Amino acid sequence: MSDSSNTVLRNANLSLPALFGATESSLQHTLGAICFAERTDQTCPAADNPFLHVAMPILDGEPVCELWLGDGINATVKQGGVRYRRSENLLFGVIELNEADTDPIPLQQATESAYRQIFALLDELELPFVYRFWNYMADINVVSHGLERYRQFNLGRQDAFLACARDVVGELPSACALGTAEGPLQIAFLAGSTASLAIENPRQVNAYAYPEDYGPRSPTFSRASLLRLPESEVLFISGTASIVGHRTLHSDDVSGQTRETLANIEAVILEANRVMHHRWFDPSQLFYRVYVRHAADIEIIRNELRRLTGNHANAVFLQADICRDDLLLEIETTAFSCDRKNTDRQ
Ligand code: 3EB
Repeated sequence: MSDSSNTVLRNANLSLPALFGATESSLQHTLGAICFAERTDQTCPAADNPFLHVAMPILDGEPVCELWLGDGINATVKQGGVRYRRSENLLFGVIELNEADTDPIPLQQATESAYRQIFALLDELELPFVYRFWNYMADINVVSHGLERYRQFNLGRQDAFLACARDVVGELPSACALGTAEGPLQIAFLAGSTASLAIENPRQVNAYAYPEDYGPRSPTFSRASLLRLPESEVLFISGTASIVGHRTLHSDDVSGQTRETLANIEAVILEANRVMHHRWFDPSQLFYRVYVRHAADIEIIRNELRRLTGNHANAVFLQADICRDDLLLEIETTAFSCDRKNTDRQ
């Protein structure tokens, strides 16, 4: 086994039927997956695996699964509420928690519990550095207990970070947080043994420093996290929206929000490229996941995306609620480094 065998990380998109048809041996390089489909009641043959099945209507494209791939991966482990697969240096896990009606603020408590379980596991396994969180919850914009549910989530998340002695400013993982129509709180995460570097967006106030207008606790995430592996780098770009400073721009203008969102993604990639040396992140080589609030907006968003990326954009479009009620879309992507010498020409 070569030294780098446990330090390769890549992703791939697969249709849900293809994932369901996969055999255990064909999954030997799969750390885990996040799958999107309107209905999630089909049973996955390998139900124990850390595959998150998120119930979101697909507006354009096949039912899609984002697979995270690596080498030297061990069998699935279930520990408490977490299911995970790991190599020596990397771990992908998922947790799904129902909200308990008996709790004072059920989503807040479920979130705190989920994050505490994740951090306890990662500390125990000595893979403490989280690169990316994916968060999905029902009714994200609904107000209950006097507080929007996304803001309840932010309370529970930050409390868990604090309880587990983790930073709530500075070196934070990248993340996304989206709303589904129903279902449990679902969280996926990718973690490992080496620290990543938080990359922030100079056009935006860092999310952890948002003013209190957006809730009693700031969201705990960075705009992107840069993971340096021995032979490549991965840039996990958080869910990105039409926010400049801390304000939403283009409130009722979906093409304006699309343009602003892509400008934010480009700004984050530019920031990451400033700290890169022999390799870089090529903005024309991205696969986008586009969360769209109103299905009817998809044509405008798709056309704008095509126009702005010179038709290069590969994307999947999902219907989801976004965490501010004036945001009409959110886009996320992961960039993988490439050699500068091969791409300088463009
Ligand atoms: C924003 O920039 C838009 O709470 O984990 C994007 C990515 C957003 C992650 C999170 C929220 C989160 O504030 C919303």
